[in-house]
Amino acid sequence: MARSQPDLLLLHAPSVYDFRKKSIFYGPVSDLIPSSTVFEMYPAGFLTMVAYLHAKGMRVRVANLAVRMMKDRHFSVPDFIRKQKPKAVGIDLHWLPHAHGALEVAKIVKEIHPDVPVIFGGLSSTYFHQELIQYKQVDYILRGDSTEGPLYQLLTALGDGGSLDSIPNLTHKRGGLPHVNPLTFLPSSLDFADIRTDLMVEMVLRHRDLASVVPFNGWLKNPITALFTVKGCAHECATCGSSHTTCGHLTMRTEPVFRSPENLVRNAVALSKFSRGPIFLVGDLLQAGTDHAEAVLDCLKHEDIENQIVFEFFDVPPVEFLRKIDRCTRHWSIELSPESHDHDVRRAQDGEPAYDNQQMEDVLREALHLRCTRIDVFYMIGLPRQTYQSVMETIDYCERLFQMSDRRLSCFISPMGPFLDPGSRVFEEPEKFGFRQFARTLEEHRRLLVEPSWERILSYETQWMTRAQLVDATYDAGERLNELKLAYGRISKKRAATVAERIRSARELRARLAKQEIANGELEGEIDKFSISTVCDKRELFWHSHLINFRIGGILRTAMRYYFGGRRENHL
Ligand code: B12
Ligand code: SF4
Repeated sequence: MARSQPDLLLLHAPSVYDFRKKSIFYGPVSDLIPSSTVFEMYPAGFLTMVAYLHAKGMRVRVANLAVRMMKDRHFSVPDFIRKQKPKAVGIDLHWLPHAHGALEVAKIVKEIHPDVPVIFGGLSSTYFHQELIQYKQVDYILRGDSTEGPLYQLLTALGDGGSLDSIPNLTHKRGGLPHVNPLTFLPSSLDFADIRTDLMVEMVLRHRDLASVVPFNGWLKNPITALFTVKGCAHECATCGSSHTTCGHLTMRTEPVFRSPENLVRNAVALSKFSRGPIFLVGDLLQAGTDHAEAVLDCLKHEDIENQIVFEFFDVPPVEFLRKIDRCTRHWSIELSPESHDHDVRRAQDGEPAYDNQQMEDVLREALHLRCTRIDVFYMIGLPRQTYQSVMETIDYCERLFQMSDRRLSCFISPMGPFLDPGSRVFEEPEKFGFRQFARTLEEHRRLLVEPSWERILSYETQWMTRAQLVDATYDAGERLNELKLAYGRISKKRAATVAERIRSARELRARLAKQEIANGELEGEIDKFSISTVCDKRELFWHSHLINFRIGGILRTAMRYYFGGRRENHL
C-alpha cells in the first residue's frame, strides 16, 4: 500500500525546547493544571481542527512532542521530524509559555523540510502575529479563536497554488513583508466542529503511536476530558487573556458564543463511549442564560451519562439550578474560582463582585446537601491590590470553608504565572492596575523562559508584591494550606508530608540559587523534584479513577471500523 502524505502534521512543543538538558527551577506555576512545568497539554482546538479537516477529506496527524520528550529521554525531535513527510506543519503558540519551544521546533522543521509550510495559531500567535511572522521559520499565522475554516482554505490554496488574499484571519509574508488579511472568520456558534475521539483512536492505530496523542503525561491514569461550551467571555477579569475587553480587540469577539445544548451533550455522549473519566464542561453554562443552561441539563438527563460531569461557575449559581443538576446527572462536581476572599482585591480584578463570601458559603452548603461529589474552590496569588497579608488571610478563609463543610470541599491556591496573559487589561495598562512588566514582546518572553528560576521568569510584579514577595507568599500560603488540609482530613499524612518536604526543598534551592551555589548541570533532570506538586499534590486535582479507565467497547468498535472498514494505511 502506498504511503499517503498527511495534509497536516500538528505539533505541540514543550514550553522550553531543550528542557531535558536545562537546569531551570520553574516553580509551582503548573501545580493546579493537569500538565507539568513542560506545559505538555496541547490546545483542545487540535481536536476540532482534526475533526473539521477530516470531514473535508483531509488527513491530519497530531504529535505531542512534549509528552514524547517527557516519556522517553532519548526521543529525538529532529529524528522524528525527519521521518515525517507532511504537506504542511502546524504548531500551536496558544499559551505564551510555549514561546521558546514552539519557535525552536519550527526552526527544526524548517531546517529538515525547508519547503514544507509552517503554520502557527492560537491566542499568543494572534496577539504577537506582527512580530511572529518576522521569524524565518514561520510562514503563516492563523489568528482568532476559531481557525478550522481558514485552515482548510489555506491548506487547499497551498496545495493548488490558489490565492491567499481571500483567506480570512491569515497573516503571511509577501515579498518578505508581513501581509495581514482581515480577521473575519468568527463563527457565531460552536456546533460546526465536534470533538471526534474516534479519530484520535484511529490516529493511534494508524501510526501505532499512543504517546503522541495523549493530551498530557499521566492522562491514561486520569483521563479527564474537556468540552468547550463557549468562546469569548462576558466577564472582565483584569488578568485574563480572554476577557470581554481582550476578546474585543484580540479575537474580535465582542460577545461570547456557545455550543447548543444538543450539540454539547452529543459530544459528551461521544466522549463517554470511550472514557469513564470526568467530563469537564469548560465555561459557565449560565453565561448563555438560564434557559440554555437548563436545556443542557434536560439533554443530559435524557442521555443518562455515567461519567462524572464537572460544572464550572463564574458566579455562584442559583440553588434551584444545583437541584436541577442533581436531578439530571448521575455524578456531578463543581468548580468555583473566587480568586481571593478579599472584597477589595476581587473588585480590582473584575469590578464589583457578583457574590460575597457569605453568598458563596450558602450555595456551597446547599450543594453539599445534594449529591455533589466534589467542590473545588480556586484562589490566586498576584492579583491587583493583593498584599502578602491578604494572601495569608485567604488561607485563613479556607480554614473557615473547611470547618463548614465535609471532605468533598477542597481549596487550592497558586501563583499567576509564569506570564501575564498578553492582551489582558493588566498587560495593556500595567500602571493603571499597579503592575510592572519585565517583558512586552514575544522575544522578551522567549528569553525569560530560560532564566534559572521562576522568580526571574515571572514577567511581572505588582505595587503590592515584588517578585520575591510573590514567591514568598506562594510557599508560605502553600505550606499553611497543606497543614490545614491535613488537619481537616482533606489529604493523608503521607501526602501532606510529601508536599511539606517539597516546599522545604524548593525554599532551600531558592536560597542556593540566590547565593549562586548551584554548579552547572547539577539540576539536570531534577526539575520535577522542585517544581511539581509543591503548593499541592497534583493528585488532589484528579477524581477517583477506575480500575479500567476506558470503555473497551467503544475503542474496539473504532478499531474494527479502522481495520475492516478499508481505511487502513501504512503508518509513517
Ligand atoms: C480550558 C482552558 C485551559 C485548560 C486546557 C484546555 C486545552 N487543552 O485547551 C487548562 C485548565 C488545562 C488550561 C491550562 C493553562 N492555561 Co488555559 N485556558 C482555558 C480557557 C478557559 C478556555 C480555552 C478554550 O476555550 N479553548 C477553545 C478551544 C476549542 O479552542 P483552542 O484550543 O483555543 O483552539 C483554537 C484556536 O486557539 C486556534 N489554535 C490553537 N492552536 C492552534 C495551532 C494551529 C497550528 C492553528 C492553525 C490554530 C490553532 O484554532 C483552534 C481551533 O479553532 C482559556 C480562557 C478562555 N475563556 O478562552 C484559558 C487560557 C487559554 N489559558 C491560559 C493560560 C495562561 C493557561 C496556562 C499557561 C496556565 C498555567 N500557568 O497553568 C496553562 C497551560 C497548560 C498547558 N498547555 O499545559 C490563558 C492564555 C494566555 C496566553 N495567551 O498565554 C487563557 C486565555 C486564560 C487564562 N489565564 O486561563 N487552560
Ligand atoms: S478568567 Fe474571567 S474573564 Fe477570563 S474566561 Fe474566566 S470568567 Fe472570563
